[in-house]
Amino acid sequence: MNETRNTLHKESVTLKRLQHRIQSQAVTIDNLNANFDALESIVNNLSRIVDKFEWTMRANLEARPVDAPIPPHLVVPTTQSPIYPRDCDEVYQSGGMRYLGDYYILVKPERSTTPFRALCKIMEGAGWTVIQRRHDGRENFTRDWEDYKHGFGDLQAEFWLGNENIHLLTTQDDYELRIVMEDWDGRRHHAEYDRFRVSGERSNFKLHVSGYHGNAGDSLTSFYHSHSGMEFSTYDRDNDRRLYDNCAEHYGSGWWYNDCYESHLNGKFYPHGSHDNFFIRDGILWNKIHQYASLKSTEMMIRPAPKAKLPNEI
Ligand SMILES: [Ca+2]
Repeated sequence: MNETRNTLHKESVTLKRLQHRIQSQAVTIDNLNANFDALESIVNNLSRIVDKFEWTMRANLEARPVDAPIPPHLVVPTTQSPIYPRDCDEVYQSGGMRYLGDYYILVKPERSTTPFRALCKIMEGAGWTVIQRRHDGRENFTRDWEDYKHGFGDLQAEFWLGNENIHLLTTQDDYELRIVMEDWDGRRHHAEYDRFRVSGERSNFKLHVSGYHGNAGDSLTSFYHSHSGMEFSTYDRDNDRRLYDNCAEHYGSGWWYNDCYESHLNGKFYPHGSHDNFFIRDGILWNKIHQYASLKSTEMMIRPAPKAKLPNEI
């Protein structure tokens, strides 16, 4: 009997130990669950941070100008000198520069001896080569003949691509011109010309432009003071139609002055569009938008004119 009692006592002690162990394990499980919840919350927060970081990185990458890779068929073996695209559109039409935005690449028009860097914009199924940009007034556009000939400024800010480069680009094919402008009221204007060509220096970089359409109004080939057929002038080279004066010296910028202008996109940058002197219209002007208020930003860009379709292609 005693033996049975002892056995029962031992069993009872064992059961109590087991019960205690189960209770302590239950506490441990509760703690583990709590830890697991905390971990899950940390992981969730981390993945949110990673998502946000990835999104920011992608946005930065897409917004940031990048060097566009040259399509493989335009790259030659390393033993030969590299072949450069003749303009931005050649890269785009070859399958490069697929994202909307700005690209900086080396281009080499067919008769050019050296490649030069160009800003490309992808718009409306074409790669546009930008030849002029104004937007913050940091660049001085009162420049002499040589500066306008070779180009000046910063492609990532304000610049003139250079009359020689513009001439080489626009004489290798038929080109069209697109001008995008914004005024200080935030309105955007555009003017397109189906044909745009600049002759060489021997013709003083004469302008040939025609075929206006857009919403800005035509201030380049309009009847009064048309710029088409005009030679380029700078303050040190008077090639304009004003007999008694040099328009470029009077207004400061290099442009295809007539007597003197309907448009003046290389004029002085005036914050908020206001001029110092109402009678000296030396701002960034497009008369059909406003004759006396300087524009906030401009971009002039070109691309090969779309080829007219032959009857059997329509
Ligand atoms: Ca003159």
